[in-house]
Amino acid sequence: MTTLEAICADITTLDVDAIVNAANTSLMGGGGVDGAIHRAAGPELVRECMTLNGCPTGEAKITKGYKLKARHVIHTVGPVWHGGVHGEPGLLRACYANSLKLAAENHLQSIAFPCISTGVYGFPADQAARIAVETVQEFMKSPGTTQSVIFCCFSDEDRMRYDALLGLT
Ligand code: AR6
Repeated sequence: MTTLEAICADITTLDVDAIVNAANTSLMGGGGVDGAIHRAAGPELVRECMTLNGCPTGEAKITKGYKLKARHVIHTVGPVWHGGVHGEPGLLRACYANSLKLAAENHLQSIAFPCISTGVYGFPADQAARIAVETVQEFMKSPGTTQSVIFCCFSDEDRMRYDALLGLT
């Protein structure tokens, strides 16, 4: 049984095997959800991140969760929106797919995603949500994948967008 749902919450509060961080290529922390995750996890998180040599856009790396309820953090780097003609959709798809791949390789059963790239990186929210849902649904068809995926929205508007795509409205 696999479950896929959208909620509206602060991702740092979730009790899941992994939360996904919308990081930047340095993995040294930043604003938005990245800042919130580093604050909640404590300074040991950035210490582990320093050993990872950054992360290219579209790829993903895993660390422990430290003071978070989540056991792990999967750091992925979304594309900066430059009009959509510089491979942004494919890179965003890669963020979701590579995060899920890493979760499966580490035998993680539950994972929560924020709305990657839709804050300061400027990716249009509707298109980003469609890519997120399509990529996750496709991935969950394969055997041995993560059982529970949460789209952790930070506004009711985003949650309603995901509910509509998931056929829940
Ligand atoms: N829980 C869940 N979602 C959140 C939270 C939270 N605590 N805080 C913000 N969001 P953004 P990006 C939502 O800007 O666009 C950082 O500085 C937010 O409302 O955090 O991928 C990094 O270091 C939005 O829907 O990430 C990078 O430099 C979504 O998370 C850059 O920002 C993503 O917004 C990455 O930009």
